[in-house]
Amino acid sequence: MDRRSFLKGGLLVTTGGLLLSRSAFSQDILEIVTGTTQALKSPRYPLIVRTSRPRNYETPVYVFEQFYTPNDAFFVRWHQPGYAERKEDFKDYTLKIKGPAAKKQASLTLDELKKNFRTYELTALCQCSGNRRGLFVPRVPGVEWRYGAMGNARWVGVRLKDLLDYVGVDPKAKGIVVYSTYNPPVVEGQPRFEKPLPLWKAMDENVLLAFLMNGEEMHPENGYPLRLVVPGWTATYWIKAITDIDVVYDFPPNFWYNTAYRIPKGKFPQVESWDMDPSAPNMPITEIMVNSLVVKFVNENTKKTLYPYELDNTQIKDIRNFAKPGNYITVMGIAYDGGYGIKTVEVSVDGGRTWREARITKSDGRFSWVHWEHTFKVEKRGVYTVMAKATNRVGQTQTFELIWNPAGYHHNVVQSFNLYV
Ligand SMILES: Nc1nc2c(c(=O)[nH]1)N[C@H]1C(S)=C(S)[C@@H](COP(=O)(O)O)O[C@H]1N2
Ligand SMILES: [Mo]
Repeated sequence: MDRRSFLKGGLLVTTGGLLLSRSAFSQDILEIVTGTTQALKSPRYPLIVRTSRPRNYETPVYVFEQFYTPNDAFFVRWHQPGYAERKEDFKDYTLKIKGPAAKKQASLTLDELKKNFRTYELTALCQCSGNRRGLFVPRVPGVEWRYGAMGNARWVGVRLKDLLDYVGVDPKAKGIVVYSTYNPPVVEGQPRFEKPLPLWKAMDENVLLAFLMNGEEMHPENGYPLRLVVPGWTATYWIKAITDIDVVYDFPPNFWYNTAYRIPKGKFPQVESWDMDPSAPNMPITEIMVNSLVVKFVNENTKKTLYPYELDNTQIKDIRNFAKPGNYITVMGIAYDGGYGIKTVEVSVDGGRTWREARITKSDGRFSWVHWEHTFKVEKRGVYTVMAKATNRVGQTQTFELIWNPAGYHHNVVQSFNLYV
């Protein structure tokens, strides 16, 4: 294919992953993948294609130096091809709240929803359970994400709780099941992608049905016209283009939560866990694990900035020709957790022997990531092994050894970089 077309944004394609612009979405995608380029209109934010049918696109790490991930640069994850792609497809959109444990039924247009319910705004990180799955050793099946299956955004919407109160929920209900009829299975007999929430989580005041993302209508790829936002929990629950909320006494069997999106019991520290089936060895994934990511290095003397990732998000572990003895180096990154709040980010420049606390430079509520920075002086020639480690307010911290699990979830191993001076 003609790679020069991808250089328009001033970016160089170095290795691996195929890059394309956000404007190349929808019907043009197949042409891009097979190599024509006429669909490229705005190559400001190329995304990394992990799979093209269904679309699974990853955000390049350099984008994360922006506190809010721009909508055009936001990662995209679909389980099954076959979803509505254009806003016109949603002309007859309604949200339906129903089910055996709902006292009445409701069907609301977007306008009715906005007019009749109070709206709230919050910032929350949307992170795929399988972010960094591609780094698992031994390897596991699934989309081979590196570091960019996540984004931080401001969400505006109505509270799920207010809608549930509006229809009235039998207190004996177990919870809700949510899905989108705009994203049906393409092969007959395949299970619909649907997600359960226990009632206690569905009634959490932070769970929103969002219609704005960073102040704008969201792209159909990210859930237009309405998506569920479950702050602190992995994005698998954040159903896009949500059409149905079923209030249930029992969760109907479904592959996407009885089999997929499960973690082994007892292996991960978590507060909000959900033991759906006490006899099973595993349980549904819930909270995002505490984590951090180095985004860039700045040499304060030369003013040079280095993003230590290839454009397919492969980490560049060895950094050479960037610093000289006497230089001050700032390392900048992000840190986040499942909503308890980041307490400290510590940076080591000697391979983990000693740690210094980084400065938190920006935060926006407990469900948002934080930006942090740490400046150190490279005194003399040698290798400086730089690591960052986040700890949250309930004492959870990152691991040094991978907690391997068959689906490749919750990778939060401390990264390290060798800075050769
Ligand atoms: N309708 C629908 N919603 C969905 C999914 C899906 O396949 N279909 N995937 C979920 C998963 S696993 C993730 S990681 C997020 C991804 O959100 P994004 O595409 O906006 O980045 O959407 C969630 N919501
Ligand atoms: Mo996901």
